[in-house]
Amino acid sequence: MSDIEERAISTIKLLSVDQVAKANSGHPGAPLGLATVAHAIWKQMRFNPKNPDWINRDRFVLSNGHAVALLYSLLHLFGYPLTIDDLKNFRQLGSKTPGHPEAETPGIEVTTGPLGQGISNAVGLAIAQKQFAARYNKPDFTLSDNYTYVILGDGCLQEGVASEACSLAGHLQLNNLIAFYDDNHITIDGNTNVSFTEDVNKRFEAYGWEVQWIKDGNNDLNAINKALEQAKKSNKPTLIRLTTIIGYGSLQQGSHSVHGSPLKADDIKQLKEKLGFNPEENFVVPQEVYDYYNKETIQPGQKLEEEWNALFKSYSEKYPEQAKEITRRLSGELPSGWEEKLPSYTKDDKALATRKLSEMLLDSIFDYIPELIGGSADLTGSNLTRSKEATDFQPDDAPAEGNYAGRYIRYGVREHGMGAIMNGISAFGANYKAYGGTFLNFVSYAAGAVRLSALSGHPVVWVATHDSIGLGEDGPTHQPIETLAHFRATPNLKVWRPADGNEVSAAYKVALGSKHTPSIIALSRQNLPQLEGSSVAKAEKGGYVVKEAADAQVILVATGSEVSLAIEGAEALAAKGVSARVVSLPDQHTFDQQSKEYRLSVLPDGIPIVSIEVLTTTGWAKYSHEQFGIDRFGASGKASDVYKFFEFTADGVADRALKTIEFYKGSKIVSPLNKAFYSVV
Ligand SMILES: Cc1ncc(C[n+]2csc(CCOP(=O)(O)OP(=O)(O)O)c2C)c(N)n1
Ligand SMILES: *[C@@H]1O[C@H](CO)[C@@H](O)[C@H](O)[C@H]1NC(C)=O
Ligand SMILES: CC(=O)N[C@H]1CO[C@H](CO)[C@@H](O)[C@@H]1O
Ligand SMILES: CC(=O)N[C@H]1CO[C@H](CO)[C@@H](O)[C@@H]1O
Ligand SMILES: [Mg+2]
Repeated sequence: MSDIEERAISTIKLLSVDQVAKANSGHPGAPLGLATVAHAIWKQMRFNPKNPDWINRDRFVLSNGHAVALLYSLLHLFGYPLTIDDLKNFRQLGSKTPGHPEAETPGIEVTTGPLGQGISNAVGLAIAQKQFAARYNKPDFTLSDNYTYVILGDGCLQEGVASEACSLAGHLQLNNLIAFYDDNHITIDGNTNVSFTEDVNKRFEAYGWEVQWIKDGNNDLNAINKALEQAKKSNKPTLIRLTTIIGYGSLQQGSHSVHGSPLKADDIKQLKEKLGFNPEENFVVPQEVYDYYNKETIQPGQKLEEEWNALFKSYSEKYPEQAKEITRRLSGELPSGWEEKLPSYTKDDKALATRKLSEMLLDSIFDYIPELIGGSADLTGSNLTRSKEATDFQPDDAPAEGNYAGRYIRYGVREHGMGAIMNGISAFGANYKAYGGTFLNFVSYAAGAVRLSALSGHPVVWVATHDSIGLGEDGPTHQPIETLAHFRATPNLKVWRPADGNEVSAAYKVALGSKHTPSIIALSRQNLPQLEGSSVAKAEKGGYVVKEAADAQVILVATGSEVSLAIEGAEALAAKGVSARVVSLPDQHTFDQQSKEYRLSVLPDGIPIVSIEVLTTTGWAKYSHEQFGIDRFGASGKASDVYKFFEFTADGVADRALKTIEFYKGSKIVSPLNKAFYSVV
């Protein structure tokens, strides 16, 4: 190791330790153990810190996000806009250096911290890169050829989501993925020997990865460099197991006490002395370290981007159509006129399951939107997510048909992995719009990834079929009850439950048009009629009056399959001389964004409101005075029988409406939307 490299590595260590010490909070152990490998990876990575979005950059994911101080040190030293003052503000309110990596920070590819997600996102990044290269590279033009690098720890490897994603990465032969496993034998509870004694190498070999093992990950820079070179030549994804000592150089090294508590003052002092730094000074970066990274990495990276720009210019002359498509995609705009491809319906069109309507819609837009990349967690046939024209995304020599230019991913029965991979595909850029199908009930399996889609703003789409007791015979194990309430409570997440074809089109229109908001589109297994009062324009407001009534005495607000039922209920009421308005509310999140005036025009003061949905009533008090729902698990049987059993029939609806009118007679009725104050959004 040269003197300057040693100096640079020491600088990374001490900047990380100083951040944690100043904040008196954070994780110094992993950064001390990983500084050497981080230096080795970053030194040879291709990126331009002045343009963090350059599409052919190498990507880096810190899957063990608690080691974030390490990442901030790297971003600062490698020329990203993070100043020493930003590092001094580590973990402070409003700083650019929050407690775990957040994707808004330039140079941070994906938000990490929930263990196992980052490595799984990296699989998505690698998939997107392969697909992009297969679509646009030409024999004489290599527009895309980059790598995705990952550092992950014991925790990431213990999480199931990582196993799902890494198993798929092996099958897909993603040789552009290079991961370093921080094998330090420590997690929070102490030695990994209390719970984690499997042979990780053998596991990854079995997944189809190439595995290397470096025994002295703290010092053997030469071995790390060689391992990187070998990994780049592999035709498989590579896991480099790096045996390290957590908190290397600290008095606490090798112990779990250095995982998540700041080093004590005397410990920092001895560490700085040992590394040849002045123990009285903090946040020190020797000028020669800045100069070194500038010369070795920053300057070459800028030059590479310039060369790439020139390459793209000549590509544009030779392949104008493809170049136009790339330019449009990089601008983040969908092909103009794509919305016109969305089908619309009238009441005379035949009744269909919304999952079927969703399939027809995907079929009509799939070829028009090349950045659409679909897939399913082994429910393609049930979920109807695969466009007829689609090619599977598979390596050239896979035992199944397909190629890397394909846009349909066979995720296997791996919902959580699918969610995290979709986030990675979305994070790649180039306007990738990932959608994935499964039963609504099993989106809950992926809740960890869904939450991160919402938090970090990946506009992925869940095609979530079999959305209620309406799925019938499969019974309560498959019938969602609490699912929508959970996801509706998640900030920045749209949860559509369309009632007919026009509402399906509205859901996709908003979902695919969203730049930073993910969507779950809950779709029925059973056929639903095309509604007379629906339209794409009305439904894209999230809620609207689908059936008006003069001098309404009650409002029935419903979603999905219960909208037509509410209309039948209103007709039953009309036969009794009672006037009822019916409101369809396919997405509360979108509805909440409309003006208060509009929302109150749909759900006004003065009329009692009953919500009708064959799911939990939790959450509906926000929009209704009374709730007709199912606050227990469902039941196995024919869908029509199950609906009757829970009294979701026209008469059942009419009965609740009459009780509500009676109950509120003579009282002052204020719309639930009219409130003394509103919570922070
Ligand atoms: C999904 C999830 N569960 C739990 C945690 C809390 N947590 C943070 S770090 C950690 C231990 C991780 O051990 P390891 O990856 O080996 O990191 P090291 O201690 O070696 O730095 C845990 C349990 C988390 N961040 N995410
Ligand atoms: C497990 O780790 C602890 C702490 O390092 C050590 O004391 C113990 O001997 C280990 N147990 C075995 C069986 O290796
Ligand atoms: C996996 C991959 O894309 N590898 C390429 C990365 O870039 C180098 C240099 O441009 C190529 O030689 C690799 O084939
Ligand atoms: C096309 C289609 O509807 N296929 C299947 C949908 O899922 C159910 C149950 O999961 C199957 O019975 C259908 O054949
Ligand atoms: Mg560990």
